[in-house]
Amino acid sequence: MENLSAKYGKTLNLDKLTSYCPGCGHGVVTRLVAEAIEELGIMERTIAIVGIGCGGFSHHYMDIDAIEATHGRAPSFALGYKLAMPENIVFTYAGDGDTCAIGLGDLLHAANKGMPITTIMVNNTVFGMTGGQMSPTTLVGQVTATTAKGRDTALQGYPLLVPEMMRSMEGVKFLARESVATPKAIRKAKRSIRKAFECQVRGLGYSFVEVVVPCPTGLKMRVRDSYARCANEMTDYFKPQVFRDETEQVDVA
Ligand SMILES: Cc1ncc(C[n+]2csc(CCOP(=O)(O)OP(=O)(O)O)c2C)c(N)n1
Ligand code: SF4
Repeated sequence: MENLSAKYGKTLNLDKLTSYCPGCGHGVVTRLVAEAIEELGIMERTIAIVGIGCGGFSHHYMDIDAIEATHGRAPSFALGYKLAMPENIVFTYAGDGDTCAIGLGDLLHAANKGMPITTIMVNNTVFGMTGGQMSPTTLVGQVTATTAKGRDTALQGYPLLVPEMMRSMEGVKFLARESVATPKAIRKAKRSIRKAFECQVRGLGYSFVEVVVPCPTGLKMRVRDSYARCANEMTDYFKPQVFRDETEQVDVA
């Protein structure tokens, strides 16, 4: 079969249907990442380190090299890869469960090292792949497969605000939270993802983008309702913003 991606020089793999559920935010984020890589002309020297979860399939849809890391360890794999191949561009791509539950320690130490690697954390407030269990970013009161009466702060604490945790780290040079709730939000997310890669291309330091997305299946919601939730409850708590942008030498913090 003709390879359409190669024919048109596209990073996004045009020959494959994704395994993402209809309406899944991963589809949008995967596309934005592929577009950023393509626009920066770094396709030949970029490698994805994916975590475990639905985002672990993201590299199937991009014509770039990839490593599937063990659960939560993608940032550590990325550091090792960058030390060995500093001229290459390395990014991690995973959900909130992988990135900030089992992977929180690896994530924060990688960020604090300040090495030029990039992390994309796709936050849908649940463990999507395994059936919608509570994750560290599950909202207060949110019913999940493991919080039948809703997340209770007395028992499960508060939803983690990951970029806010990284604000004090000097080696973090681009830090943002975006969403895919609306077309305007998607355009902003695209800009931040591109800047995160640019930050690494220029060797400035660590870059991180959280993208708030719907998981209609894990939330047991219709696609339309899951996007409304993303535009309202989710982004009311996880406020989209650029916290720091040293690609412009501007500290917004
Ligand atoms: C060591 C280990 N523990 C647990 C699991 C089961 N598991 C697979 S994916 C996953 C979480 C996925 O959630 P998230 O990272 O939020 O990604 P999503 O599927 O929502 O995109 C878990 C707990 C595993 N594969 N390995
Ligand atoms: S379970 Fe959720 S995160 Fe996984 S593919 Fe389906 S909608 Fe996306």
